[in-house]
Amino acid sequence: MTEAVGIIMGSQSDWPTMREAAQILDELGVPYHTRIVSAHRTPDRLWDYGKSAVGRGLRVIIAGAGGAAHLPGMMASKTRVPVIGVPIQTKALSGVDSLYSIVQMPKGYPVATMAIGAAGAANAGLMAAGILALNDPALAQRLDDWRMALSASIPEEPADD
Ligand code: RP5
Repeated sequence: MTEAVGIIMGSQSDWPTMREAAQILDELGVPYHTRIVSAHRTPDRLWDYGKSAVGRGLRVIIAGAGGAAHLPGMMASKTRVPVIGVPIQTKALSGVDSLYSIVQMPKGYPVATMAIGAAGAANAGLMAAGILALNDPALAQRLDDWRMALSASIPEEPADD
């Protein structure tokens, strides 16, 4: 048995973005692990991770990658554990390359694709928590509280700088 959520990313350079997902899971008390798994540079690691995901008790995989972002899709092809894809913002094409690489999966192997960058990574954490909350009333309550706190933090009127 391992943590229910795995946060994987193609490179160390993805961590500043993917940390947003980890922070959300920390706030909600959801255990997770983090791994660098590159579709291109460490394909055997990708294969092993995907092959063992169900057996290890993983329930959601959050996968971030940039550019030719094949990690989320390849992971989805290797395991039926739901994969949430996070397109990393890139310098050359602003992450549109990442988004298109992740979102256009062929029928049969879905990746739940988030927005480009930090907001997408944070939402991936929230999506993972929402999935786990379906069978975890205590987590469901924490998620409801988190959402209410966010709503309560939004002022009704704009303020001058
Ligand atoms: C992808 O290539 C990674 O997900 C990363 O976003 C991108 C660039 O990687 P580095 O060259 O910074 O290691 O595989």
